[in-house]
Amino acid sequence: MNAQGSALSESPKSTGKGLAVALLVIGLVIGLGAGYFVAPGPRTAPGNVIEVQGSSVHLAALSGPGLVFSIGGLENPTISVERGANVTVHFSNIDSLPHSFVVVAQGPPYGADPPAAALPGAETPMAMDGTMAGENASASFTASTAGTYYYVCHVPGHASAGMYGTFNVRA
Ligand SMILES: [Cu+2]
Repeated sequence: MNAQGSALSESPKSTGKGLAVALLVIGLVIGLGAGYFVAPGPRTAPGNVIEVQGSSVHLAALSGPGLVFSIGGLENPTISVERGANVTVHFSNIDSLPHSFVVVAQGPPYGADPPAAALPGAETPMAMDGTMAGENASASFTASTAGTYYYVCHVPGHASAGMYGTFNVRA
């Protein structure tokens, strides 16, 4: 509730900020309703970065509205986790199009078909087809090797249209 409170106390002036706050609230509602726990409390830092501590990481990631991910109320934020962390992505597609979540090694720019998952398990099921509108999926993987990765939507044309963010595994 602290994250929500502080986000709201920033008195959003732009519609973009208001939308982000709304998505954060939606994310919290969906996350809590499904019994998910964004643990152990991602810390939102300046620069659109979510730095997560600990060896067990649960991320609630929304796709949409539109060709964008929303995580912790941020648009395509950089996610940073510790090396060795067991990461579970709780993916909710709130858009009208299918979407997916895949961690890849290659950075942008992306072609129509982005590269394969860089870490075993780091993709939602049927990632090329995507998770249908209004549905949920999950992906679990170990952030075994430090480095800079990217999370992308594997539905053809989505990553190339900007549906991606940076995923850092800290040494
Ligand atoms: Cu997509």
